[in-house]
Parts: sequence; C-alpha cells; structure tokens
Amino acid sequence: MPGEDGYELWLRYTPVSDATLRGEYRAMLRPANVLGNSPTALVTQRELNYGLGRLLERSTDQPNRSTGSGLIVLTRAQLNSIAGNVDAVGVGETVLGPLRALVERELDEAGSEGFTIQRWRGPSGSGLVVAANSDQGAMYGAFHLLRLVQTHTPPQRMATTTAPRVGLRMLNHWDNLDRSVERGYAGSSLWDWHLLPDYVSPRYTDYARAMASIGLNATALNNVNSNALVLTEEFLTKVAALANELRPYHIRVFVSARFSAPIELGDLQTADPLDPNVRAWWARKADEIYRHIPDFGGFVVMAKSDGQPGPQDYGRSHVDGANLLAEALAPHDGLVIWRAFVYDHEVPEDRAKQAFDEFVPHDGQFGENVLVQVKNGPIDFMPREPFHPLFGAMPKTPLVLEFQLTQEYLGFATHLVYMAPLFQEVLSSDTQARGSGSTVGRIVDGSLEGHQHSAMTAVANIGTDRNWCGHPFAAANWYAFGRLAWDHRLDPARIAEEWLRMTFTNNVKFVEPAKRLMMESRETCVNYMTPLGLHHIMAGSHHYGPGPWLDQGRPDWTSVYYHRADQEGIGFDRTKTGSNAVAQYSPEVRARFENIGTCPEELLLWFHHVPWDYPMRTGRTLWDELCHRYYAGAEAVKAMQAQWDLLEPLIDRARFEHVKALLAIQAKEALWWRDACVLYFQTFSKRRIPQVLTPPDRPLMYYRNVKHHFVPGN
Ligand code: BDP
Repeated sequence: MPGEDGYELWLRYTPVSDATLRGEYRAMLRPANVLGNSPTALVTQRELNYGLGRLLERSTDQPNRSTGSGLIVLTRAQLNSIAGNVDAVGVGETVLGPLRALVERELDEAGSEGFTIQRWRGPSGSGLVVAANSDQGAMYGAFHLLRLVQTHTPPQRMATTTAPRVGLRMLNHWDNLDRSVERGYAGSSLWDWHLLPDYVSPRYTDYARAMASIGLNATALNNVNSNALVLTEEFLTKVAALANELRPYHIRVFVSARFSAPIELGDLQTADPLDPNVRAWWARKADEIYRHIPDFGGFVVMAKSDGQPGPQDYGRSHVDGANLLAEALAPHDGLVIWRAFVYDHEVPEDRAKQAFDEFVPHDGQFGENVLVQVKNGPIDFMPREPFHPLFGAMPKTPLVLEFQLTQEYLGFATHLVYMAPLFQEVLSSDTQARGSGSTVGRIVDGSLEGHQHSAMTAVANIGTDRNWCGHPFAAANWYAFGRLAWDHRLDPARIAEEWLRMTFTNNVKFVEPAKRLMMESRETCVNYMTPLGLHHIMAGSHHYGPGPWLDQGRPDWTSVYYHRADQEGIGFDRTKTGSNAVAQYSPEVRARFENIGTCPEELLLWFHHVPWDYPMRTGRTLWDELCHRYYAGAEAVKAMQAQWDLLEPLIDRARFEHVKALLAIQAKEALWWRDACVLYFQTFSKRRIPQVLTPPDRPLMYYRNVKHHFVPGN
C-alpha cells in the first residue's frame, strides 16, 4: 500500500469498494444539490462534490441517469419557499408536501445549529435530504452524511436528527506570535503571522474543514499567556484575514487579551479596571476590533496566574476585571471567557483549593456576557484528577469546561493516549449539585441551571507537522473532543471506531483491535505515570518524564508537595485532618471522597495520606498495589506493541511504521516512569518490590540524572 502522510485527517474519502453499497449510495446521493449561494452553502457544495466524488465515483461506474433523485441539502426557509419551484430541487410537490411535514417536525428538535437527515421517495426517484434551520446546520449535516458514508453506514440507518448540546465548541491555541507554541508538540504554529494578511495559506481552509466536520465553531488563536501586540492594528488585520477564511465554516475567532494591554501598547499609565480612562480604552479597542472582524467572538483572559497581570494588581477582583472587558464587548455581542486557572505567588496550603476559594464568592456578579473557564480538574490536566469542585458550585455563572489535547502531562505527542475516556469520565461525573444526575456535562451545557451561554474548549494539539498533531493517533483526541462537545453523551468507543474507519480503514480486522488499544490506552498511561490518584510528579518545567524527587523551587511546583511520601505512607490528605479540599464538593460527593473506605481507589492518594500497609481491594498492601500498577502499565504498553505489529498488513506502511516507532519509545519510557517511581517511593516505604515482579536493573541515581535538552513546547 502506498504511504500516507496523515494530512487529510479523517476526511480521506477513500472509495467505497463494495460495489453494491456504492451503488446504493450513488442512487441516494448523486447528484448532490445544495440550495442557496451563501458562502457556507458554497463550501458545503464543494465538500460534497469532493467527498462524494472520491467516495462513490469509479471510472467504470455508469452515470446516475435517473433524474429527480439524489441528495438535497437545504434550510427550513428554503424548503418552505420552493413550493411551486420544482426545478430548484428536481422533485415535485407530491414529494415535497410529506417531506416538508416530516422535516418541519424534526427541525423543531434541531435548534439553530443542528440538522436532520431523512429519506425521501417519489414517483420518479428517491434520495436523502439534509435539512437544518440555518446554512450552518446544513453544513454540519453534510459533514455528518459524509461521515456516515465514510464509515459504510447501511442506508436504512442514515436517518437522524441531532443538535449540539453546547453553544460554543472551541479550541484554544497556545500559539505565540513568533510561531512557537506553548506546550505544543506538533511543530510550529499554523498561523503564519509574518506573511499574514498577504499570504493566506490553503492550510487554513483545511483547518476550517476539519473543525467544521466535527462541529467546532470557535477558535482562540493565541496563547493565554498573551502578548498585547495581538491587539494592535497591525495584528488585527492579520486576525481579520484568518477570520475571513474561517467565516464560511462558521468558526468564530477569539483572541487572548492581555490585561495590561492599555499600558503595554503605550497609551496609559494604568490598567486599573475601575479607571475611566481604562474603560474608555477598552471600549475604543473593541470598536476597532469589530471594524476589522464584525463577527469577532471575544476575549479569552488568563489573569493573575503564571505571572500574568490582572485586576488584583490594582486591588480589584476577578469580577472587576471580567466586567470591564465585558462592558466593552457587550455592544458588539462579544463574550469574555475569564479563566479560573489561578495561583498566587503566595503559595497556598493546597493549590487545589485556590480557584474555588477565589471564584465562588463572585457567583452571580459577572456580567451577562462573561463565562468562567474551568479546567477539568483542580490541579492541571493530569492523567487523572477528580472533577473540578467549581462545577456545581457556581450555579449563577456559565462555566466553560477546559480540556487539554496536547498531552502536556500524558507523554506529549509521543505517547499513544486516546483521551475520550478521560473527557467522558469528567463529563459524566455527578456533582450532586442539584441532586443526583447533576453531571458536569449538564452543568457545562447549561441545561441544569438554564444558562443562555454554554461552552466547552480544549487546548489545541495542532501544529505545522504534516499530519497536524504529531502522533498519528493524536488527531483522534481533536476529533473526539469535537464530537463530545457536540453531544457529551456519545460513547468514546463509538467515537474511536468512527475515527479509525475514516482515518485508516473500514476493515474490522483492523478497527476492532485498534479500538481496544485506544480504549485501554488512557488507563495504561495512568498506571505507568500516576496510579491510584498520584499527580504532579513529572519532571520540572518541561514536564516530560518522571520527577517524583523534585523538591526545589516554588513548593507547589515541586513533586514532594503533591505526593507527600514519608515513612508512614503516601498521598495528599485533603480530608479535614489535612487541607480539607474535600469540603469544596457537595455533601454526598464529599462523603464518598473523604471516607477512605468509599473513596474510589483511582483517587485514593489524591484525597488521602495512606499507610504503606493499608489493605487494598485486591488484598495487596498499598505498597504492593502501587508496584503492581506501575508494572501493569509498562506491560500494557508492550501488549500494545505486540497488538500493533499484528495490524501491519491491514494499513499503509508509512503510518504503520510511524506508530510502531512511537510505541517503541512509549514502551521504553513507560519502563523509565515505572522504575524511577518505584525506586524513588521505595526509599520511603522501605519495602521490597513484590517477588513476582522483576526489580529494575538500574539504581535510582541513574533516573535522577536523566536530563533532556531542548524539550519542545517549553
Ligand atoms: C499549565 C502549563 C502552562 C500554562 C498553564 C495554563 O504548564 O504552560 O500556562 O497550564 O493553563 O499546564 O495557563
């Protein structure tokens, strides 16, 4: 098989080889007729021509002669206005009447961005209709139809009606204006600021296609550790050029704004949010931005964290800061997305508590166009964390759920870790905020509290690498995030299957084992990095590889602050005998976590300092269990390698070899993690590694001396 470079992502549109199925699809879908000539209708028509052409046309196929059949893509308004204009869609009123009734009913469920796909039959032909309440919804429907064909869905199972549960489905690029990417492991930034606006790379269109195909509708272009320059006239023309490319695909552009911009751009002496000149400055800036980008989404702001300036510099609060910007954007319908990822230079007794303590008192005080963006867990994108206690604790404020696709703490773009099980674990966590069923998903989608705005976002893992995300499997995380932002109840295994079928092959001999491999990969990563609720024990600064011994520098950036291993045991006591962070959860959740007997073992060392001989559910002591988990993680990567090797004949050589090589690195590094951690924690436990496990062959000193130079993303 020829090599593939991964550029096409899940939009490869490989020909449907089964002639019968291809024939059925052709009869239903050719020709494809998208009504209207809005920019969105035009890109939809283009995608269908391209996609269906590649999927369904063989040089030996007969052209579809039956007139009055095929695919019709339209909006509700178009459906209603074509009465009497049979030529527009090639079907007569006998078809249109019943179709209209059916579609109307379905579209009541579809909202402004959803769609329905239905079968129609008439005297002279039959086909499918994709209908929506907007051209945006129709575009999503067309992409979904292409997904159904790409995954060889039987024609009788194609009818569906769906609407996104979350309003703003977004990526956050941590891209700097010099094209470096903070925590980026897939090359440089996609945005070629130097050549923009004069050169607009075709890659931006392919980015937009990929985004739209999974329903993503917003992007924040630059790093949250932001540079005020992005707000200058010079850069706004560049941002506008990108926005123009993304607009037909209904992707709204946001930028990360630096709170001190009024000073840094040389206009004022202060950025105090209550200063009238500062307010006037932001209002003028907003007007200027909207002159360039009329549908500009708004600002993402990280204030008072990682050394970023914020309202606290002037003795003001998060509310003062967020509302200042909200007031400037409100006349233009812009949004402020204020991040709750905060920590002070005053090191708190437990960093996990800080966001909650700072934000909960402000619930109900933020402007109507402010959303507060909260990471999935209270520390920082670890392989596993409990859900963030802010979910459920700020009922009057729309909360944005933030994930991180780049795998900063999950082996970068080097390790194969399918993150949808992590996303789903968070989304389905029950906060009990309003009794059982108050899941994070229902808080984020706004349905629990009836919020007008809702949003989900993820730190992008995209760069200039030819295959976009570095690891050939890393694009699955981008894909899965989009699908779950559309509907957080979707099953991660099904999403993996869709992605595999589109990205590699429909051959079940490949799809089934590859899907299992993906589904187990996250738990495997947890086991060889941070089992049983351990967290934040990676190397300092670049965060690659193990560093449980890290004890120098700011305490809450060290590892010993988090694992607290000593002669007695290991783990962070977050119950009332410790930091009492557990009290930030609702009473039911709190009760479960704070009782060592009911706390899930996956989170045991997150909430408890546990004696080395504590009896675990397996019957082993904690120490033995910890060793077993580390060893199981490393073994599981070897099993992934063996499994992958069996798949060699089923896919193209280039991607097979690429994954094989990366899995070999992952296997080596899983051993590195295992041995470094087991040996280090053994210096406290003073217990033997269980006899059934082969002890590490190198001493702890070796691991402590491992140095990595020029680690990307740092
Ligand atoms: C941490 C990253 C840091 C980011 C921070 C954030 O290490 O580079 O600035 O998250 O979310 O995980 O802003």
